[in-house]
Amino acid sequence: MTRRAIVAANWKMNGNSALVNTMVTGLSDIKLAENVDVVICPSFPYLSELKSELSKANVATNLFVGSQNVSEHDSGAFTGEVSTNMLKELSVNYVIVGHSERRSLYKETSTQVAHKVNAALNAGLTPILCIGESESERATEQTETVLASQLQPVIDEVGIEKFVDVVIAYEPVWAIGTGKTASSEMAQETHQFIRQFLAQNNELVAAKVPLLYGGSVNATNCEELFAQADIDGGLIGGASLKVEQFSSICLAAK
Ligand code: G2H
Repeated sequence: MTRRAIVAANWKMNGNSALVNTMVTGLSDIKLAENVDVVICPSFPYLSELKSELSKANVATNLFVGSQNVSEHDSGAFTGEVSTNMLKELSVNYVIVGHSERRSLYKETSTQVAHKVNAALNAGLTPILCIGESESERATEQTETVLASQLQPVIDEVGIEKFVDVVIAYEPVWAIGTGKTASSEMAQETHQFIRQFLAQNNELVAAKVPLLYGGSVNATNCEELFAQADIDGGLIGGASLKVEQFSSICLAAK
């Protein structure tokens, strides 16, 4: 099964107009492999500018815009929230859902995350569904139980068939922004578990879902991670803010 590779940049609450500009210029200078899609996810205020810079620049067509979050509601009295329709109006293609920082800092539950995935799919946005265990959960051998508990509510809500339009990012919480990365063997083992878990529901669908690794990916460790059988790319935080590093990571994906 050949899946497209995806490298997604999660700028988190970093970046500015200048970074939008330098990133678009930097990415215009590299030739991405045909099988690779690159998604840049800045904060909401920069989505429109990024989209317009990308369309003006002479960049590959496999460069996409994503947001870092979305509301599960269509509209209404939800101060500070952004709906799927608003993102669609900005021609956003992807949305990160359930990042561990949303789960831990803003108390998003797996049920709420499932509602968000559903809302994104209904609007034609591709959700990048983030899952991952904490350090203590891994230490106490609960990794698989935790990942299953994060995936099952989404499967229950949207149905396994819809996962052909979902990207999953496995991000061990202990590796996020810490400089600690899961070894490529450990990451592969966990990705394989995720794919097998999906396959219990539907083998054909499981074979199609791109599984990204996230957590302190950089230009040095990306090649080995991306070479693993069940790792189809990465969700990149800190290293996605540096044009040269991010370009090297994009070029390492095949
Ligand atoms: C994990 C990742 C991007 P970083 O959150 O989502 O961030 O690469 O900085 O660990």
